[in-house]
Amino acid sequence: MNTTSLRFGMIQYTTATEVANEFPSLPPEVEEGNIEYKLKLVCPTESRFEHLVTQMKWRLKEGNGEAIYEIGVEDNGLMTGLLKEDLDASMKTLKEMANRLDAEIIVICERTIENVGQPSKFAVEALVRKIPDCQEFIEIKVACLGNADAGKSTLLGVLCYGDLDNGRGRARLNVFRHLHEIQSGRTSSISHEILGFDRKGQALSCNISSLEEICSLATKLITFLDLAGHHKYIKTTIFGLTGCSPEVVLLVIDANRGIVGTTKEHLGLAVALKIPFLIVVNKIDLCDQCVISKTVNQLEKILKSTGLKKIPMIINDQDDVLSAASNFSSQQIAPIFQVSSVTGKNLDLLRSFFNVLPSLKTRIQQDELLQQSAEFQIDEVFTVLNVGSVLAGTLRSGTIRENDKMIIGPTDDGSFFPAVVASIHRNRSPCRLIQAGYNACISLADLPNGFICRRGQVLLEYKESPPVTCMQFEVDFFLLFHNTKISKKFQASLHVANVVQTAVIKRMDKDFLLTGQRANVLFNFISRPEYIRKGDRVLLRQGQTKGIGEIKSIYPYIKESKNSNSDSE
Ligand SMILES: Nc1nc2c(ncn2[C@@H]2O[C@H](COP(=O)(O)OP(=O)(O)OP(=O)(O)O)[C@@H](O)[C@H]2O)c(=O)[nH]1
Ligand SMILES: [Mg+2]
Repeated sequence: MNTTSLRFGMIQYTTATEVANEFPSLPPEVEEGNIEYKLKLVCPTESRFEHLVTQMKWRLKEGNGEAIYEIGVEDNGLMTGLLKEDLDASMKTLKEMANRLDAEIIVICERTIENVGQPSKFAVEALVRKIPDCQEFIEIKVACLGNADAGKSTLLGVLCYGDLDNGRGRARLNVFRHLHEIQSGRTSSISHEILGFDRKGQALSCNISSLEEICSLATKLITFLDLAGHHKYIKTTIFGLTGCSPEVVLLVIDANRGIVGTTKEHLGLAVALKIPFLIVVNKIDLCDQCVISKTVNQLEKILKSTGLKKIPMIINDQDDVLSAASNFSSQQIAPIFQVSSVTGKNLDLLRSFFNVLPSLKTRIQQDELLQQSAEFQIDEVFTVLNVGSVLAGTLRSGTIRENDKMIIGPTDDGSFFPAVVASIHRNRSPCRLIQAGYNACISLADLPNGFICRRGQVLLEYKESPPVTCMQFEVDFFLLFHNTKISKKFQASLHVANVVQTAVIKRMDKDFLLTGQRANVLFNFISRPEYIRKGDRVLLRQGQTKGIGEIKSIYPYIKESKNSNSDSE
């Protein structure tokens, strides 16, 4: 039997090549989750069909709108396969089940299982996708990280626009936002790119369809954040990670240069923020197999190290893609793709991975966020002619509709002001409603004269009582790196969600902290109060110094007694 076996923690995943001599097998079916095995679905009775539909509905709910059906596979994972006519009948039933739920079927892989002296049998892996009723499409936000010149912007240009690169910077032109980026070839800001998949799982190219068309045709949308690789822009890159709340990190490495520059630092950020990541070894057209293997080996060593403890998984075919996508949320594996944006090699596998990657937020988590009151984090503020200030950001919880009454702040003295939502744009198209997790642009009406919107503020559901802001807050803090030791009065840049401000250590439950040590630390913002929440993750950075933590408590800021508050020590 020609199979490869990979062990991810307790589960064994056995992938079959197209032609095998014995029955290959998958790990046994799990009751929870969005993967269902069905040996056959030939002419079910009416009541059995109803049961199958209910089961599919449940699997879709588990996968937040996506489920994987393995046809021709027994519950114990044995891929017995089906004769062609039984497979056709089973696929017909599967489609009827999906139709009942208004879902789509996308065949990901068909396998031939050959047993000597017997007729060929077949097994099919199908993705069932149903957009939840309250959404237009299933969306996953992916941040692109990696050293300068690794080819991040180019890769996103090729993935989203479809045309290959010429090796001299052609594909990245679609992704750049500023003239100076085009001139220098270097990303310095955060740009958003989208890769849509239609009902059949086909990628929609931004070159062929307009953004509006993509958003109306797509059943799944991958929103990429192109971040800067150069160390000079590290603050903006960290802001992209903490403020824009991506669910996945895509780390790009130049196959020729290996793990150099900011690569390790970027990987460290993804790990510190607990964002699952995949790795793309790019530019494989530029070097021979020996050099590629050297880079991959170097990478595997880092991934397996005690700090990360990941299982590297080289992606060579569609089987590996499915295996990686379905195990990705466990955060135990690190898929490694080897691609070229110039020849296009293996880009189909990468696209396919994004097509089948399930949303990492469970339905329950998403429902909880929707129940909470609206909180829109402002990441950027633009001025648009005849519209005024437009706020770009992420809706962290709740929903926002046009004409909703909100409050915006805090100002430098911690105040909030009422405003009304005048218009909402999502993916550069107007929309009436946005929900938790969406990126959007909002314009406001009825703002008081002279009110200046800034990044780091929030737009909250209207409340009579003013929201709590703070200058001082306690953090369960872990020092990732410092040359010597840090103690009271140490100042550094702190990132908390969309807030970036210098803070000083007012108090610690230790005299000093060395690399790798943890303490309870009281921080004090130095300029103004901010709206931050208990439980938020904090990232500290100052030169080489880095730390991470979680806010344990906040000390409400009291406007009139600014001095006494900050001197409350
Ligand atoms: N030969 C070859 N060249 C590539 C490939 N991918 C990118 N390049 C080239 O590499 C150069 C750098 O690519 P960028 O996409 O700007 O790199 P980046 O990672 O976005 O760099 P920063 O924005 O500075 O972080 C460009 O000239 C690309 O044409 C590839 O797969 N093969
Ligand atoms: Mg770039």
